Amino acid sequence: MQNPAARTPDVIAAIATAPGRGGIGVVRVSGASLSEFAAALCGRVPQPRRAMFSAFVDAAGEAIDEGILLHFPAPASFTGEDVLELQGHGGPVVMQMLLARCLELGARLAEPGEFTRRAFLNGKLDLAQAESVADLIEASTAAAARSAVRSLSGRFSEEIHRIVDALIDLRMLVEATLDFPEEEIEFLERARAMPRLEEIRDKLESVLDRARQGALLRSGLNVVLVGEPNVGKSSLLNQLAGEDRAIVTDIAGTTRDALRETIQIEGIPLHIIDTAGLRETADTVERIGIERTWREIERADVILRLVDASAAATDTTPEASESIDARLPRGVERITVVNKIDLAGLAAGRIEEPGEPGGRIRLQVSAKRGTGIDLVRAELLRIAGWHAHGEDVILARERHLHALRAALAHVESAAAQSAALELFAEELRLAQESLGEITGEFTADDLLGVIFSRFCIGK
Ligand SMILES: Nc1nc2c(ncn2[C@@H]2O[C@H](COP(=O)(O)OP(=O)(O)OP(=O)(O)O)[C@@H](O)[C@H]2O)c(=O)[nH]1
Ligand SMILES: [Mg+2]
Repeated sequence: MQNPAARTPDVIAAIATAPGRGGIGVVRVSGASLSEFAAALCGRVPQPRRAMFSAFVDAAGEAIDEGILLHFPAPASFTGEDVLELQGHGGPVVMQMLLARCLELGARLAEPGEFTRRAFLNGKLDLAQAESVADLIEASTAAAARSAVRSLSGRFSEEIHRIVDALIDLRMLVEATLDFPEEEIEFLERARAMPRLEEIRDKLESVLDRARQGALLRSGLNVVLVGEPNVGKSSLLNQLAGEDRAIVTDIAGTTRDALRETIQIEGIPLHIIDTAGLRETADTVERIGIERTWREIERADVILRLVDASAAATDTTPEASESIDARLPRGVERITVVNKIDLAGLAAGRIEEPGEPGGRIRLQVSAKRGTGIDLVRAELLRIAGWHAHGEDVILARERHLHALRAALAHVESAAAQSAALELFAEELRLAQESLGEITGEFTADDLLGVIFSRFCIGK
């Protein structure tokens, strides 16, 4: 006996709209053939792609809700299968009842991202496009949303395909010459293999650069405010956030727990983390807070090290201050923010100290008065490496960056192998394979599982 479920994918259903109350709520269903399913739910088979007003009925024929039914027969649907959309009233109870009715009719609850996964498996979207569906839903800034929608429309994938095509052309040329070793070098010259490889490398570098910017747009930077008690960390957080988020008092040790506030500078999300001031203390709660400060420091992309310009106001010693500096991680960008310049009679400004390794930056500000805060913003943007790419930013994921870097490394090894044609060809093949991971041509099943499990249910 043949099991029909082995051939035809099962029917999946989920509430596609956000939980809670809303004017409209949508239950989405996808499966091999849904005409009968629709008829059982509405009493008649809906016309394809026509909005049909109908009651949605239970097994006894009683109305659960009424609304619009849409039927998208395969293959012209989001998933490439038959899709039904039930647009009912957006109350949590009525949506659950509608969903329960769909399950009763033989559907099972969709897993997170399963609709999009089916769209990918049915060739409706490639992997980069499928990921951009989730990125669009999760976009935290308008710039990120615009970038996600560009990827969804396939622009990122097209760029990757163009580079892959160029690689394939070059591979065909090279592999054709492999059989005639004596002509190798001359052939490569005639075919302009090296200039073509250069072009491929330039394109890859450009995509990687824009993808790096996009990764930043997607996840932002962790900026941790660090310093002794009372230097003005919470005051600076409030200035950057533009509102009173953290408690500010003149009592040293006011902030106990790390406080995280996401702000935007030119559309880039920056997670500003205010922490407990660092000092020796016998207070148990404060000590736990200080341990948390060090944990935040470990995860920092940027450290803003605050010091008090007036010094007199803090009860710290130069030795204590040095021991904090010595414990800050080396590889992380660090800016010294000299605060309370109003008390010290200093002007706002940016001072570069070329003597120290890497050239330390000092910014002179007054967090209380709001002087010099623009300098802090500009410095954070500089560290983020943000340069205006306008509309060309690619909302990349770490996975994409990894694949692009691998492809670039193979193209560069190919350039170094021009005398050994077989190795040259092999590096080109590996570069192509790395790029294929982005669009999903070479992707392991378990990776697909990881990618789609991070989607919300109903997408
Ligand atoms: N005059 C002056 N006072 C400031 C400035 N910035 C902060 N202060 C004052 O310094 C005191 C401590 O400020 P906070 O922002 O609470 O300092 P903190 O670093 O968060 O302190 P803890 O949470 O205890 O670690 C408050 O009385 C602030 O009003 C400044 O630029 N000028
Ligand atoms: Mg504080």
